[in-house]
Amino acid sequence: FFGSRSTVTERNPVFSTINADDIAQFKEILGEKYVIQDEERLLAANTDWMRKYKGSSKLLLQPRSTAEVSQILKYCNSRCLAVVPQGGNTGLVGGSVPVFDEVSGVLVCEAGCILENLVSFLDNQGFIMPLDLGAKGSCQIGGNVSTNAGGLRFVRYGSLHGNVLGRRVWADTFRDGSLELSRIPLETMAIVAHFVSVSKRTSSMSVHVGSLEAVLANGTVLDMLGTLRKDNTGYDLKHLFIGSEGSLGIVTKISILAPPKLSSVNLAFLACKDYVSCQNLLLEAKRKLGEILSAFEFLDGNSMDLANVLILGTNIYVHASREKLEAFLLRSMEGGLISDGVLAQDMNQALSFWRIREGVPEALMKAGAVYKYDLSLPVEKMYDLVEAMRIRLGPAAEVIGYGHLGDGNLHLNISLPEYNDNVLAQIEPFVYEWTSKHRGSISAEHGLGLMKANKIHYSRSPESMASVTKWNQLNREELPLGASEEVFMVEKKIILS
Ligand code: FAD
Ligand code: 2HG
Ligand code: ZN
Repeated sequence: FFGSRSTVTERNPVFSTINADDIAQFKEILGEKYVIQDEERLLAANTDWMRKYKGSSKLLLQPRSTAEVSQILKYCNSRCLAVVPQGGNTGLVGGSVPVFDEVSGVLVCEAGCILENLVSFLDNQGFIMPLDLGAKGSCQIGGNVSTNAGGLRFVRYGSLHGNVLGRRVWADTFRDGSLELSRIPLETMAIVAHFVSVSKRTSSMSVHVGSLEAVLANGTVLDMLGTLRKDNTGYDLKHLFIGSEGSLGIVTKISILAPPKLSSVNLAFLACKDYVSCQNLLLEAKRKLGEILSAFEFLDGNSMDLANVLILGTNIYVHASREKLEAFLLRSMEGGLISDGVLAQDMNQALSFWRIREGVPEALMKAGAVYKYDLSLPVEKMYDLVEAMRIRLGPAAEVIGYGHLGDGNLHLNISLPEYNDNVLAQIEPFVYEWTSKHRGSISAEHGLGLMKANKIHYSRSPESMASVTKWNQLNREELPLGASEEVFMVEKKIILS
């Protein structure tokens, strides 16, 4: 283990260990090249992004088709070998060719597609990927679906489950109004608000994971790739796979309905004097801007400090220039909700604003050890937890609060020079109890993983847990997924312990 003792998990003795016959079998299915035993590559695969969890898997498999995934799982099932599906990270798999239907706006792609490649692919075709997140350069759509990743566009496009079907997009919100803006003081709360304006109204727009294909542990291929909008012939199985973190099978193909590209995008980086103003600004933005609001992120002063000092080196706001501003921003400034801010002048400036926001996790990594909590909380309570944690931990730790304010999703991060089990004992179970008391969720968008697998009771009722357990028992014969012995973040790969 790299982190602290809390990251240690015993290997489940139910599973067999790999032998030479197994390896020979995998080579026959995949070809020698795609059966990896090289220590360096295994080390990378056995290490998570934060370098906090370390697995000890002995084999890395790189299937290139659904059929190969199916054969591998069938074999592993017969031998009771533990399997961990992986997405994300370095581009070793490749060959994930996106297929796209311009009329319906449906993107069909393989699970190994890197999110950023899909974003640019769609952009070139005049469409938008409804999902965007800081890890886009390395995470894969199969991993995104399996974690039900939220990200930066959630406030507008909703979850991958597609619960925003039929939202309307409306136009022409940004017209006149100009305002002089200067640099944003670092000590204040900052908000990145991403306003989208479109030139013409679109009557309706649905965004959802259309469907998917997955391979169960016994090798059965479940083809749920239909493109029908309506189909009530029983359970909607695809939803079970969205957010199931590899526990039900390996997602191999996905189809996503992509909305048409917007004619213009405006990004404002705003400063509020305190959290209450952030909250009120969000309320106003939702009220006054409605569906043209495509992101509403927030970073507290500590996050800003961290991102600027360690990543950018300079404060980019010094160079912010005058811009046209929308009436909404003017009103909010007059009303005292915004104390300062800049509206991006061009795409480059907008990207540099986003880099600050998206750079926070990396800045935290560079700062040393970090305890991360990804919480759903009522917006009005959210920042109370950050403050309570600061009081609780004192100056020994840097407590940082940022996240997707528009979705009520707080990223509480506690940064320390090194991992410290005494500090951890101050944080947990306090953070989970606090969240539970306020009827929040201990995982808003990142999933449970190893970290929170045994913390689920803080967010789920005993009845709901019992029904999942029962369901698992009933399906043990067919779905004996032994996965999740380790947590990784690499490519479309399969790791065997
Ligand atoms: P991995 O990390 O490889 O896997 C994640 C889980 O999914 C594992 O349990 C794995 O077993 C399983 N899995 C992977 N692929 C498959 C598959 N094909 N079939 C079945 N199971 C599979 N998350 C958010 O929700 N919102 C954010 O804004 C966000 N920002 C991030 C920013 C940074 C800098 C980083 C490092 C992470 C961020 N994340 C965010 C977390 C992470 O990127 C997402 O959860 C992402 O969706 C994981 O994708 P991946 O391909 O890297 O999956
Ligand atoms: C983000 O929104 C990610 O930047 C990562 O979900 C959050 O590092 C975190 O706590
Ligand atoms: Zn996030």
